[in-house]
Amino acid sequence: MKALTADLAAVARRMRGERRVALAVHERPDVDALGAAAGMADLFAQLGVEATLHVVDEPELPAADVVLVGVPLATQAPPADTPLYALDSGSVPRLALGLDSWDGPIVNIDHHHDNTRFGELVLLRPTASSTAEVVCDLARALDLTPRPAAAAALYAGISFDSGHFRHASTTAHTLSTAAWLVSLGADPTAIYTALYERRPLGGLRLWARAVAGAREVAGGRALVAVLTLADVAAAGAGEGDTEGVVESLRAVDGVEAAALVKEQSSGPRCRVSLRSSGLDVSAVAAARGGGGHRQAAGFSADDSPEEVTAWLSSELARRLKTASS
Ligand SMILES: [Mn+2]
Repeated sequence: MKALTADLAAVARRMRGERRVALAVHERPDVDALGAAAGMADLFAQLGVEATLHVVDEPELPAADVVLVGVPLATQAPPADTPLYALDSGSVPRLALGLDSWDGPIVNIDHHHDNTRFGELVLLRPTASSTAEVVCDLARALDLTPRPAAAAALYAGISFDSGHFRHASTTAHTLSTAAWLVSLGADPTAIYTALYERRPLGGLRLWARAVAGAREVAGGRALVAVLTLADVAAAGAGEGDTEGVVESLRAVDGVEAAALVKEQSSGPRCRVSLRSSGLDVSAVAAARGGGGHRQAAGFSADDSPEEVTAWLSSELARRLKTASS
C-alpha cells in the first residue's frame, strides 16, 4: 500500500466522509493508546459515524474506568471492509488484532518516530507527546470539542505518555492542550489518582526488589534490573506490577540509560523496558526486534533473564562508550 503523508485536514476530511469505522490500538495497549481511541470514538460519535474499538486477546486494559467510559468495545477483529483507524501503533503486526494480512483501508495516526508508515493515510507527529495530543489537534481541525468523558481520556493519555508532563516531549502545545481538556471537564486530581496512586503494596515490594538488585553498567552510566517470576511471587505482586521501576532507575544521578528485564509466565520469556535521558534506546530495542521512542523503548526475547541481562549490559556499555567518544 502506498502511504501518503497526511495533514490534519486530510484526515479530518476523511473522517467526515465515513459511515462506520473500526478503531485499533497497539498490543498491550497503554493509557495513551486507549485515551486516543476514546477521543476518536467521541469525535466520530459527534460526526454521526459508528465507531467501535476492536481489541483482541487483551485481558488487561489499563485505567479502563478513566479511558474507556462509554467507548463501544469489541473483542473480535473488525469486518475486512471496515476502514480501520490505527492509533498509537508503530506497525501493523503491533496492532492488538490478527491483521497481518489486512488489505482494507487503514488510517494510521501515531507519534512513534519509528512508525512504519503503513496504511493509506498516515498522520505521524513524532514531536507530539502522545497520540492523544494528535487526536486533540484533529478535534480542532474538525472544529469539535471532546465531551467530558473523552476529555478525561485524552488528558489521561497525554499525562501518561509525557510522564505527567515531565518528559522532553512535553511542549507548550502539550500543556495548552491539557489545559483545554481541563476546561472541557477533565479532572487533573482524579485522573492523577487513578493513573498513579493505585499501586498495590505487592507492587511497591516488587519495586524495592528490582531497585535493590539493579546492576551498574559502564561505571554507573546505566542500570539494569531483573525481576524473575520468583521475585514476583516473593513480593506477593502481580507480573504487571512493575510501574515506575525503570523510571526510578533512570532518574538516579549520573544514569543515562536504564533497563528492566521482566520474566513472564506466558508469551515470550522476557520483556524488557528501556529508558534513557539521551541515548537512543529505541535502537537497542530494534536490535532485538522491538521498538519505541528514543528515550522509552522495549522488546521481548525468549532467552533467559540472565542471557538477556548479559546482552543488555554489553550492548548498553558499548553504545554509551560510542556516544561519549
Ligand atoms: Mn503513545
